[in-house]
Amino acid sequence: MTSATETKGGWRVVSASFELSAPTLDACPPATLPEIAVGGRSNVGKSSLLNAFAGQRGLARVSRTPGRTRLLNFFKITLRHPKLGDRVFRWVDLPGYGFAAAHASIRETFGPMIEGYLQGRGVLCELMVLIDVRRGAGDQDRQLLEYAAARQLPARVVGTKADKLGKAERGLVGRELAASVGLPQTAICLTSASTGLGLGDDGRGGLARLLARRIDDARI
Ligand SMILES: Nc1nc2c(ncn2[C@@H]2O[C@H](COP(=O)(O)OP(=O)(O)OP(=O)(O)O)[C@@H](O)[C@H]2O)c(=O)[nH]1
Ligand SMILES: [Mg+2]
Repeated sequence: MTSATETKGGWRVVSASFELSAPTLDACPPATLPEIAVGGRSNVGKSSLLNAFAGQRGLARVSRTPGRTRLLNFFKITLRHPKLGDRVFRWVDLPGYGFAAAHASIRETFGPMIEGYLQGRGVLCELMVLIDVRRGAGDQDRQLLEYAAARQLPARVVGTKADKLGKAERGLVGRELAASVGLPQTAICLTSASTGLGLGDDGRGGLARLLARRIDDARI
């Protein structure tokens, strides 16, 4: 069991702010900080995850109309640990893919935008692909993960909306998700923006600790 004191003693977000939205690689902020890119199909809960992770409701826009985020959105986040100090990084919200509502020509600009960013960004140290635990992985999720593997970019699958699963179901779904995308179970993390499940540093590998570790490993 993780006690409240242990949780308090781990990594936590102490500041988070929106920086800018970029339509192309050229318009991105200067490559001065490590970056974590966050992709996933539209409506998977990307904005909600960021808001819950950062503990700020209005940081990223949450919409019921899929596909509202159509640019690369940069957020600057500081993680703090009482003994290990601060880690500052950028959380990059990628445009959601796979929504039917947008016009095809708009949709077609997404691929190049995401690819251009993933290919050309030297400070990128991880790609998180968000997958709704009840829907499972789709073709575009797999394509994105294959793309990361080909680029030797570390990837993590974050299962979202895990509050919709029973406790007993979570282990099974985590294993199934790992198998369906060909990643080890250690690369899977189940989260809920509604309950905060899996987001903090709970002493066993919540998202805050996992990201801090990745940033340290990347040495950017
Ligand atoms: N139950 C539950 N609902 C969630 C969770 N996270 C997001 N949602 C809901 O899912 C819907 C989409 O959430 P968003 O965060 O806007 O999704 P998004 O991936 O940012 O969507 P786009 O920016 O349009 O691509 C909203 O209605 C959220 O309230 C969660 O952890 N649990
Ligand atoms: Mg969004």
